Amino acid sequence: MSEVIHVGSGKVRELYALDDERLLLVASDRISTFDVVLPTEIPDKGRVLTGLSAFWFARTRDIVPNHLLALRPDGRSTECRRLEMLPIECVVRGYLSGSGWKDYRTTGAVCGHTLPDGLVESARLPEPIFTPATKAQEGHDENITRDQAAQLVGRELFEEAERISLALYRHASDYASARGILIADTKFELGLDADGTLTLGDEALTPDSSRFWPADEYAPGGSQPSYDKQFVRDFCEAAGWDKEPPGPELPEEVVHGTRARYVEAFERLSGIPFAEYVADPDVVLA
Ligand code: PZK
Repeated sequence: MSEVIHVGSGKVRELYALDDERLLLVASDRISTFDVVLPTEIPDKGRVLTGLSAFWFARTRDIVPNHLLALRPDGRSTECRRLEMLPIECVVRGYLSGSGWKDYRTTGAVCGHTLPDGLVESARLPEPIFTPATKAQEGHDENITRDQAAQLVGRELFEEAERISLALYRHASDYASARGILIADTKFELGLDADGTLTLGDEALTPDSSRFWPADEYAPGGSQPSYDKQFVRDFCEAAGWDKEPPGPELPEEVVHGTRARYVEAFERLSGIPFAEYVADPDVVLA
């Protein structure tokens, strides 16, 4: 019998070593909001995120190779090629939100990109920008300048990571906006394979690694509702929770409404009924 070795935990995911070359990435149904993992799970959330990520991997192979080797029949586990991950988060922003909006408001720039004056919160940027960040072991990733990122990975790799990240974002955001979902920003994890080829890892273009906004409610000049987590946020605010752990248990209607939003995102983007994915995860790879 072979042992599976646990090699890492994310907030809502686990990573195991299968052998020297392969890892198993398992997405749970846990949900976090305001940086806290809640005690209540959203059924099928891990499957939706795994399926969406695999869908994008299959459709972006011409832009960049990725670590996906196989989907497991449970729909939430991915066998992937082990990479040597770059020590930076590759963030692309098409809209001004979160730390990008914060940095712009105080400095007029984000990660060394000077932006036009007069942009409002959630404004669409004239062009998507690459805004790398450090990988924090604990707490929040910190935005860094392009020069700092180039120092960390080397100029040549930095430029390739930037080009790939922008191409991935442009492809996915054009595709998603035509289907009613704005991808405000997104985070990619790139690494080198055994041949030294820059390769896309982790999960990609999911609502956990991106900000998804409903396109039909887009109204720049303030914060935007979250496509996936808005019911959870609204409930947490109304419950008067102080945002310190532990978070509140979610009532059944919030769980069901949130599950429906995840499934809706999967179906809108992939065009595949979620039940078909559950029956045979490989349908997203076709
Ligand atoms: C890797 N993480 C983050 C994600 C966790 C931790 N293909 C790869 N090769 C080498 N390392 C990684 C990957 C991937 N993906 C990813 N840390 C290492 C992470 C999910 C759960 F516990």
